[in-house]
Amino acid sequence: SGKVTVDGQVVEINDARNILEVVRRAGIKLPTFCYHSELSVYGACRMCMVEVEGRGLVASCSTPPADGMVIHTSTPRTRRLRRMVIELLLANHDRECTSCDRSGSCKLQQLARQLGVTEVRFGHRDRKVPVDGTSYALVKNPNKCILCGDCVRMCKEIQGLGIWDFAFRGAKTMVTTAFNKPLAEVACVNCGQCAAVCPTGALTVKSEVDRVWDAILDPAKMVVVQVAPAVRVAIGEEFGLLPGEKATGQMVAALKKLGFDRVFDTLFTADMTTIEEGLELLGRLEKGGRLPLFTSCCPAWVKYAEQFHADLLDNLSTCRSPQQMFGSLVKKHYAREVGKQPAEVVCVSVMPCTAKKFEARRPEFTTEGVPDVDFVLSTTELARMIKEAGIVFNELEPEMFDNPLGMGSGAAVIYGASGGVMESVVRFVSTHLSGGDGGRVDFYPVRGMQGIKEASLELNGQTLQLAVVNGLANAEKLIQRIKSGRAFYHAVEVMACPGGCLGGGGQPVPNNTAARLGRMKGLYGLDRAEQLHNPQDNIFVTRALERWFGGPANPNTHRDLHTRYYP
Ligand code: HC0
Ligand code: SF4
Repeated sequence: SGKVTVDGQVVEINDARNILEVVRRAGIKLPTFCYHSELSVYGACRMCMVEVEGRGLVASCSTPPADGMVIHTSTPRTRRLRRMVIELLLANHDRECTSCDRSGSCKLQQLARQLGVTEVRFGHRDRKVPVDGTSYALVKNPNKCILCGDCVRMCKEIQGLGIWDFAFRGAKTMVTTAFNKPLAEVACVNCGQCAAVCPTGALTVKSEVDRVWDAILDPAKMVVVQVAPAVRVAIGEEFGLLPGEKATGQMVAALKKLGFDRVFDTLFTADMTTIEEGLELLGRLEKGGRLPLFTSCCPAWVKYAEQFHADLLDNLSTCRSPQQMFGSLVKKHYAREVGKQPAEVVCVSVMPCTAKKFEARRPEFTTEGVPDVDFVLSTTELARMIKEAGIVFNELEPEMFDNPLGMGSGAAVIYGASGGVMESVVRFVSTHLSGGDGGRVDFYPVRGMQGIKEASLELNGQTLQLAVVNGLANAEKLIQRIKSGRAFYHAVEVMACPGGCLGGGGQPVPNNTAARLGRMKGLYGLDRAEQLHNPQDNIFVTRALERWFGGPANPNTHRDLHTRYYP
């Protein structure tokens, strides 16, 4: 506690951990590359330097405030230093900005402008290191890396993986995988959180935009698109809306304008997942099956479990993710209903997620040799297509999803937030067992940004222990507790991304805690506004289950909607 003076203004220290936070309270936003409140402090970029009377220049992110400190944030020295840092970075940087994936959202570009850097006084070092495009999800371009280490700390601290680290020395220093192996050959789970914090174009999402344009323009193909829950509360950010502001209707209208033949909703199969997974849980409780039941809709978590916890694979729900259930329905059933072969229908997904690009390529998810989901676009890629087509998003009249695969309940909307899958299953099993009408059930203990959440549920005279985790480092903590016998749960939801899919690696940047909170609020708001709050009230889903499979949870649904895992 105590007080400091920031540019002549007295500010309370309170719980501020460093000078940067105190300065922020004085209404001054210091530029940073390597500072993220949810990661450890690295203090490498030197952008946040301030002058402290009696101490001289200090890095504000890694210096704790002390009572009586007199801080100056904008002096000739700090200004000169910040410009110098930017110039040095630019001298070492592949400056093909105009054609860069992050042009317009690059922090290096933004800060160079903000700080008035109009020329670089140092010679340009043009070192071309090969670009790694081996991954289905991400592209690594070391020529654009500024060595801030954000990706390194993200992967290590939040995901517990440590795929990235610094290698080599001096001018050759770069961030890469162990032994500099191609990204497709290491244990990367494709969550894309590294790309979400990368300030430049060094780590970007692999684009499938051109292949989708080709499909749309191919007269022989019927192109069907599904949109994930978390996209609708984030795509607006690309068009000036706030995180969480609903843009569903405009998004649907834009997709129709782009030329998709059918615009459907992943909410449809999220409801289907809840029913199949809810019945799976009830079945395991009744017959003494493997517990806890782990959710399986996050492909980053599935790959993590396959790589590191093969002994838990029988605990994972056998349900395919909503994305893959959707692809399977389209290729195996919907195509036939509209008189087409699976190969004549192209199924595109729009996802907040980069790991979904990998999931769609898994060999088990095919029908008659063609992938169930042909292409996966991130939220940002869809925004790019809309911009490329010159569609004025904000002036679009809202439109509705097509049917029959365009209808979802509020329980499906909240899938996009950490805790949402668990809450949906809770809604389903409680009303299923009580034979209730499925009115609104709010299950607050599993909501929110917290990394590990626990709850219990009274069901049929039994108390179920539930846990929800986001971030794979948190998942690992929980698994260790379970394996050592320190904890027991009946069901566990795991999502790799902090906050759940709403914080996925394919969402618009800034993809920070504030944006995630906004999107989360948006999703729960949409649930409240929905007419249905329970998957079993979605008659389009229950009818489809009847018509195509003869009802839920039987050998037919197991063939098309479930899967197995590979250690
Ligand atoms: Fe998610 Fe999903 S909720 S993983 O985060 O389960 O990507 O939004 O689409 O598949 O529905 C992502 C989001 C989905 C799936 C759904 C699930
Ligand atoms: Fe993808 Fe969601 Fe998993 Fe993140 S939490 S990797 S967005 S499925």
